[in-house]
Formats: sequence, C-alpha cells, structure tokens
Amino acid sequence: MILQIQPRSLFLVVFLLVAAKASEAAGTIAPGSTLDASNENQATWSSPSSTFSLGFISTGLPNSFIAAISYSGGVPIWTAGSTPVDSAASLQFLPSGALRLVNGDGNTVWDSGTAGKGVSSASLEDTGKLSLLRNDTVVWSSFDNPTDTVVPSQNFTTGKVLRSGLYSFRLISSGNLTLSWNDSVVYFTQGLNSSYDVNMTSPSLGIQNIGILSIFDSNLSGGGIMAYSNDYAENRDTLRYLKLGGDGNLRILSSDRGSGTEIARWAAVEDQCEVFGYCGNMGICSYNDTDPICGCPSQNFELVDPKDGRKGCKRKVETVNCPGNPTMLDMENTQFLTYPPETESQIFFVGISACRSNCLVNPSCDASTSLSDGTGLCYFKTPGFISGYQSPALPSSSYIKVCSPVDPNPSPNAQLSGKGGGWRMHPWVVAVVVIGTILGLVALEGSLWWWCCRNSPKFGVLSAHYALLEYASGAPVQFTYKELQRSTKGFKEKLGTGGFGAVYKGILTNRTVAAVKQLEGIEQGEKQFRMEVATISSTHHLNLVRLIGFCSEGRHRLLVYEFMKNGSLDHFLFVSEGQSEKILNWEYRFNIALGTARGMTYLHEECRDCIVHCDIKPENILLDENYAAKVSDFGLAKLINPKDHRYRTLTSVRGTRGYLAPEWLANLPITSKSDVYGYGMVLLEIVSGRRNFEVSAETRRQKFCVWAYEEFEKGNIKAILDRRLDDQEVDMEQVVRAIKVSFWCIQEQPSHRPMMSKVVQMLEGITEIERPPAPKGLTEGSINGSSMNVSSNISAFSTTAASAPALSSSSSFQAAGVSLYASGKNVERASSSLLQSYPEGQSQV
Ligand SMILES: *[C@@H]1O[C@H](CO)[C@@H](O)[C@H](O)[C@H]1NC(C)=O
Ligand SMILES: *[C@@H]1O[C@H](CO)[C@@H](O)[C@H](O)[C@H]1NC(C)=O
Ligand SMILES: *[C@@H]1O[C@H](CO)[C@@H](O)[C@H](O)[C@H]1NC(C)=O
Ligand SMILES: *[C@@H]1O[C@H](CO)[C@@H](O)[C@H](O)[C@H]1NC(C)=O
Ligand SMILES: *[C@@H]1O[C@H](CO)[C@@H](O)[C@H](O)[C@H]1NC(C)=O
Ligand SMILES: *[C@@H]1O[C@H](CO)[C@@H](O)[C@H](O)[C@H]1NC(C)=O
Ligand SMILES: *[C@@H]1O[C@H](CO)[C@@H](O)[C@H](O)[C@H]1NC(C)=O
Ligand SMILES: *[C@@H]1O[C@H](CO)[C@@H](O)[C@H](O)[C@H]1NC(C)=O
Ligand SMILES: *[C@@H]1O[C@H](CO)[C@@H](O)[C@H](O)[C@H]1NC(C)=O
Ligand SMILES: *[C@@H]1O[C@H](CO)[C@@H](O)[C@H](O)[C@H]1NC(C)=O
Ligand SMILES: *[C@@H]1O[C@H](CO)[C@@H](O)[C@H](O)[C@H]1NC(C)=O
Ligand SMILES: CC(=O)N[C@H]1CO[C@H](CO)[C@@H](O)[C@@H]1O
Repeated sequence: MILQIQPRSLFLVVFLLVAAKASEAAGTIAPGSTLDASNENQATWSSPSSTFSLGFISTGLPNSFIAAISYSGGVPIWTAGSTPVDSAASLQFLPSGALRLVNGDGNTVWDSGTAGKGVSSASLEDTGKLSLLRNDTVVWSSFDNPTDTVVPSQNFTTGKVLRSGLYSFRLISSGNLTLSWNDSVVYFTQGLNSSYDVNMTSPSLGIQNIGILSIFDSNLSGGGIMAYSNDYAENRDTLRYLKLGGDGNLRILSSDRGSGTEIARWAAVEDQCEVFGYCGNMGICSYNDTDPICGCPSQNFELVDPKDGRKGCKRKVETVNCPGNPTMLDMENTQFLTYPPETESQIFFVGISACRSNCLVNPSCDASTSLSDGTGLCYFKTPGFISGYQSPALPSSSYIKVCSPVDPNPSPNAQLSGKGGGWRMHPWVVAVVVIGTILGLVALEGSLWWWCCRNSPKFGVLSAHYALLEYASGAPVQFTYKELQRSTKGFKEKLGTGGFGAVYKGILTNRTVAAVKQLEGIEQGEKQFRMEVATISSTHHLNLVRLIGFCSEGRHRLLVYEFMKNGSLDHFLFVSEGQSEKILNWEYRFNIALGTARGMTYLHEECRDCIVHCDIKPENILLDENYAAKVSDFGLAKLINPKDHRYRTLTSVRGTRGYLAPEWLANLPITSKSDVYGYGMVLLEIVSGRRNFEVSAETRRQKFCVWAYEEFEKGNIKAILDRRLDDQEVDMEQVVRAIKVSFWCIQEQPSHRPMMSKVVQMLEGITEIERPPAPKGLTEGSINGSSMNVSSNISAFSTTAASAPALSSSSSFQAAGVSLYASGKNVERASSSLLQSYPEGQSQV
C-alpha cells in the first residue's frame, strides 16, 4: 500500500515544483514544463497580471479539450491546432525549444516548429501574446500565427489569415477586408470608405481596446477607421477583439473581465444568411423570428446530418437516377448566392421563365436563380456547391432540378410540430395537433369577438381617437412592425413585388386601406432612413402617392402608402383582348398624361428638396378610383442606393430598360432630364397602348418608338394612336400635341429635352410645339457583350411574344414583360392587381 502510493506522491511533488516554478516568474515558462488536460485544477501558464492564461479548456463535449490562450474568464483568443484533444493530452514545452500538443494516443496534434532554433524560454504577456524566445529575440509568437482571433496590440498584416472551418479572413494588399469560403468564393469585401482616397503600400489591421477597428498604412497618417464596436469606449475592463466565427461571420466581440462570455458588437456580414455556405450544400437559409435557420429546398431532399442542418442537404434520388423525368422545383423569394467571378457560361440575360426552362434542359445545370436585382440576369448553378437564401423580402425566384413529382415542404407550422419526431406521425404529435387546433379555434373565436366589439362604437372610440391624433399632424406615422404585421394579416395579401421587396394590402387601425411596402436592401442606417422618410413625406402633391408612415425596427424597413384602388397604369394600357372594359378612353388618358407631368414637375422643380425619380414607367404611375394619376415610389432611389452616381457601373443600373435614358449607359450624370426621357416613353405608350420597345412585323421589325417616329414623319398619326380608340371620340389636336411632346422628351441629348413644366404647358396647348427632330440613340437597354449573344435565342422567343400586335393571352405578355424588363418581375407579380414596384435607380438631388 505504502509502496504504491509513494511514486504518485513523488510525481505530485515534482509537478508542484514545476507549477511553482512557472508561477514564480509569472509570465515566463521554462523549457521542460508540461500541462496536462486531465488535471483541471492544475495551475495554467499565466501572464504577469493573470489577464491571459495558457491551458486546456473543455469544449463542452465529454472528453474533449482545446489548448488555448484565454482571456480572464475563459474566452479563448488563440488555439493550438484545429482539432480538439482528449483528456490524456498534454502541452509540452520541450527542452529542444518546441512547443508541442500531444494527444492521449501519443500523436502530435500541433507543433510550433521551433525545435533546434535556440529557443530558451517562452513568455505569455499581458497583451495575450505568447512568444518563444532565443535570448531576447522572438522566434515564434501567437500574434504572428493567429488562429481565428485578433486582439488589441496584435498587428494583422496582409500575409496572415484567420480560419474557422472552411471560412477564412484576410487583409488584401488594397487594404480591403475579405471573407472567403473554401479559399475560393469571396462573399464579403470591404475597404475604407470613399473619404479616404489613398493607395495603400503595405496595410495592416489593428483593433484598439476601446473598440475601433482600423487600417494602418504608411500612406495613411493616423490610420483609417473601418468599424466601431457599438459599445465603443464604454467599459474599460472589457476586452474587445476581432473573431472569425464558425458561422463564417467576422465580428467584433466584447468580453468583460472574468465573465467568460462574449457579446457581438459588430458583424461584417449584416445578414447571416448571406454568408456563403452557411447552410451547407443545397441548404436553404432563412430566419425564424430571431435566428438564421437551415433547411432543405423541399421534401425531395433530406438533411445530410439530421442533427445539424448546417451540414447541408442531399437529394433523396439523384437526378441522373430519376424514375421519370427531372423537373424544376420552383422556389419563390429565394436566391442561390452568387459572387463574382462567375464564369460567363453561367450568366445569361434572359427572363425568368427561360431561366427556369433552360436550366431544366441543360444537363450541366443543377439550379438557376433570377435575382430580380435590376440586371435582368439569370444565373445557372452547375453541380457543385450551392448555397441558398430564402426570405419573404427577397424578390428573387429560383429553381432547382429534382425528380418529379415535386414534394414541397410542409408549411412552417406543420414543420415545427414535426421537428424532433423526424416527421412521422407519433401519437403525441397527433394529440398536440388536435389540442393545438382546438385552442386555435377558441383563440380565433375570441379574437373575432374582440374584433367585432373593438370596432363597435363603444370600444372603438379610444383607438380611433388616438389614430386620428397621430394622422392629423401630417407627419409620417411611425408604426411598429407588429402593428403592420397585424394590419396586413401577417403579410398575406400581396399586391405586387418590385425589385426591392413586396407590397401588401393592409388595413390600419382607423380602417383606412393602405399599401405596405417591405423594403429590402436598404444600405442606410436608421437615422438616414428617417431623414429620407421625412423628405418623402414632406412632398405633397395631388399627383403624387402620399406616404402615410413607416416602420424602422431592427432589420425591418417598411413604408406605408395610401392605397390606390385602380392599381398601376400598365394594366390599363397593355390589356389583353378579352378585357375591353379596362381600356381607357382618350379623355382619361390625356388627364393621366397631364397629371403625371404635373406630379413630376412638382418633384423636379417645385418642392424644397428636389427629387429625381429614376424609374418613371407605367408600373409606377398609379390610378385612384377616378382614374387620376399619382406617381409612386419617388425618393426611394436615394433611399435604396445612396452611393454617388459617380460610382455607378453598368451592373448597378437599376432603372427599367425601355425607359432608361441613354446617359444611364453612357455613365453620364443622371439628372431630372433622365426622368423626362422615361416620361416621353410613357406618354407614347399612353397614346398607342403599346410598349415602346415592342417589335413586330407591323413595325417593320423595329422598336415601336422608332417606327412611330417614321409614321409621324409621314404624317400618319392614326397609325400611332391606339387602334382600340378607333370607334371613340378622340381630340386629334391633343393626340398630335402628345406625340410631339413625347418625341421631344426622348431626344438623345438631355439638353434637347424640355423641362417638365414646359411639358405641362405644351400638353395644355399654352406653348407652341416645334416639330421634333428624330430621336436618335434609341438603342438604350441593350447590353453589349457575349452574354447577350449567348441567350439571343431565348430573348428572341420572349421578344416575339411581346410583339404579337394584340396580346392574346396574359401569359405571353408576361413572359415578354419579364425578359424585357430589367426589374425582373415574375409572372404572378406582373399580373397582380396593384403593382407598386421600386425604382431601383440612383438619384442625384
Ligand atoms: C544568448 O546571449 C548570450 C550572451 O548574451 C550569448 O553568449 C549566446 O550566444 C546567445 N545565444 C544565442 C542562441 O543567441
Ligand atoms: C505591423 O507590422 C508591419 C510589418 O511587420 C509593420 O510594417 C507595421 O508598421 C506594423 N503596424 C503597426 C500598427 O504596428
Ligand atoms: C474546397 O475546395 C477544394 C479544392 O479546391 C475541393 O476539393 C473541395 O471539394 C471544396 N470543398 C467543398 C465543400 O466544396
Ligand atoms: C474593396 O471594397 C470595396 C467596398 O468597400 C469594393 O467596392 C471594392 O471593389 C473592393 N476592392 C477590392 C480590390 O476587392
Ligand atoms: C468615412 O469614415 C469617416 C471616419 O469614420 C467618417 O467621418 C466619414 O463620414 C465617412 N464618410 C462616408 C462618406 O461615409
Ligand atoms: C491610386 O492609383 C491610381 C492608379 O495607379 C491613380 O489613378 C490614383 O490617382 C491613385 N490615388 C491616389 C490617391 O494617389
Ligand atoms: C503611397 O506610397 C507610394 C510609395 O510609397 C507612392 O508612390 C504613392 O504616391 C503614395 N500615395 C499616396 C496617396 O500617398
Ligand atoms: C429560432 O431558432 C433558434 C435556433 O434554432 C431557436 O433557438 C429559437 O428558439 C427559434 N426561435 C423561434 C421564435 O422559433
Ligand atoms: C385614417 O388615416 C388616414 C391616413 O392618414 C387618413 O388619411 C384618414 O383620414 C384617416 N381616417 C379616419 C377615419 O380617421
Ligand atoms: C454597343 O455596340 C454598338 C455597336 O457595336 C456601339 O455602337 C455602342 O456604342 C455600344 N454601346 C455601349 C453602351 O457600349
Ligand atoms: C452577336 O451576334 C450577332 C449576330 O448573331 C453578331 O453579328 C455579333 O458579332 C455577335 N456579337 C458578339 C459580341 O459575339
Ligand atoms: C379595372 C378597375 O379596377 N376599375 C375600377 C376603377 O375604380 C372604379 C371606381 O372605384 C371602379 O368602378 C372600377 O371598377
């Protein structure tokens, strides 16, 4: 017994001596020292004031540890090796000078690689820096070999990299921060803002403990600020550091001394679902109320790892083994993430239906996505890694090849109750569903009762009174997200979708009907958003749609507009044959043209902060119950894309082709004259009832607007006028005036186009109208380049559909509308009753 104990106590004594020696000269570690993972109470190697320590910490899983430098409280800032070790592992500072992590099985997991380099000591400083030293020179340090974290006083230079799983973070020589997936897909890059105009020579990145992330360079005196943590300079006993998370996001985190917890204070990628590959291959990222969650596109897929959605999905049956034919699974409000450089053979300039069908017939296409971002482009995803994002606020539509039949996901509620049970009908699931249904019915009845009574005079007085007070002031009302959710019945009745999100019908507490726009892709902060909202709502005119209020809460940005009973002008101009009751007579048309011109005159010339609309088209001209025109979506261009027009590139042109002035493509300044061009096209369409870019045999295979000018030259006004007005009374003088004005408006040179106030006068007949010269440069909207040619067959299909002189079926019109409209509405969207789309343009005020 005694004999057995002795060696153990001997070991204990030796160990205590080693430990004492280590702590005696705090911060320095002598060669020959060893730390064991098994001994949890063992002293770790600490920095002089114990701010940082090096030792084993548990990963939370049984028998799983990492050797790490951690901040007081236990938050790791550097890790030896990338794989966890077992409880028999040890970290050894060998006499040879190497620091080595050895697993229980004797395998070396990690080694500093400093054996035989004369290393005679190691030290852990109060900054968190672990150095291996030869006399006083640093041979190796944890700051020069970072893992996933950068702490204050650590200098992160261009050659270094932070890694976490497949994700990596780098500082590139231009001074941009970049995040990449599998070292191939760069899904985030950000440089200093444009106010720093420097070319870097050898940039480095540092974070100050008060929470400022800066770039330093010899060309940049004092450093340039990249980001502030939102607890910037608050608590002094807090460590603020930069960390690449396992979820692929780069964050500034704060940890209070001794707390052992970390709180995110800034994230590089605001929307976690935009991190490439977050949900694995073919996984679809979406949000529940609070968190990003991963799921599969449909029940044709299953999770690779049922316990971990982030591992991605796989098809239950591969498409090559389909018993029948493969088909396309349609996914609304979904996009497959795309980041350049994407090869040319994967990008096409085609409409949404061709985007779907071309992928289906192309064996090398696995999925396709039509981004609806204004580019009109379709992306093919070839077999490989596919990363998806789904959100009601996304305008994109995507398709993925599966074996038929398509087996869609159950609705979210059903999915919740099916969770854990692996979607099998366990008896308790049935019980829960039944009880839930009963409770739901009771709640429904209760709310119905409440709803009736609330609106009865007795109960309603208070809330109506409150609402009246708010509305009476004229200032935009601020709604909470909950309120808008309630008033739109959970965003149920969709009126339409524009490039930046959907429009829903809502009923406010005072029972006013409203159109609620759910904005997406706002790049501005809360304060800026409020300023723009204030500008928009201070713009009142009979011919402008009025903004009632807004909501700005967390990620949510919504605008509430007055509701226009009769929807948008395009539904009246381009009706299909069977709907003759929708055809507007000339008087209405002329008043709409005049009203629109008056609204625009106010925007351009009469209101205090003048606004360039950037997306004048029939879809953005709404009609009230008296068919009076109201221009919608003004001021949004600035809200959505605040970038200066100088930085505009072709891909960021966001207006709608067909109505885009030539200067958009020539990279010239965008002014109110660019709106005049769009108006000219709309005016021609009001007169003719045909799209300005329509091509048919009748128009001698030219665009309608080109052909119309030729007919005008010949004095053939009747040919231009909508044939459906033939049997009606039409004031031909007004028609001629309108046609002349439209040709003046679409002149190539902005300076040749009239101001909108002049347009009003000309239409009214107050001003003489000279004979307009031929509008040249009607080539707007065509993209030069191979991507246009690759898809020319498909475009031709769409164009033909559009060119049928009288559009026989609404679907053919829609197919065309989609491919010719850069704003990329899909079939359902184009046919919705009220289409309030966003001007995806940029403005200059
Ligand atoms: C360390 O310093 C001592 C004296 O300053 C010198 O003799 C020795 O060569 C140095 N060792 C190494 C490895 O440079
Ligand atoms: C970071 O390190 C680089 C290269 O070692 C050096 O040029 C630069 O001055 C350092 N930056 C700071 C802020 O210390
Ligand atoms: C990451 O890239 C490597 C090499 O480029 C490739 O072999 C591997 O399959 C990729 N990983 C995934 C998950 O796609
Ligand atoms: C650097 O980031 C900016 C955005 O901040 C981006 O526009 C630019 O293209 C990036 N430059 C490089 C070289 O990645
Ligand atoms: C750029 O950043 C600096 C410093 O953070 C700030 O003062 C400036 O307003 C920013 N400029 C723009 C255009 O955002
Ligand atoms: C940066 O370099 C580019 C091209 O070399 C040059 O056009 C530009 O003027 C430089 N900017 C500054 C601030 O020196
Ligand atoms: C940056 O430094 C390089 C070389 O040191 C120099 O050529 C360049 O003009 C500098 N640019 C600025 C904006 O200072
Ligand atoms: C959202 O998902 C997260 C993670 O799966 C879960 O913790 C959270 O409770 C969910 N929230 C809601 C409201 O369902
Ligand atoms: C309800 O609110 C709208 C929006 O401001 C306002 O125009 C309308 O007059 C209000 N109606 C009633 C009955 O209070
Ligand atoms: C497109 O190509 C035509 C002919 O090649 C050329 O005249 C025109 O300037 C080009 N347009 C643009 C925007 O590059
Ligand atoms: C596009 O196709 C047309 C006719 O099909 C051809 O004349 C033209 O050279 C092609 N352009 C490119 C860039 O390939
Ligand atoms: C096509 C359409 O919806 N027309 C409506 C326009 O508004 C008037 C007045 O509310 C209705 O009578 C029309 O039916």
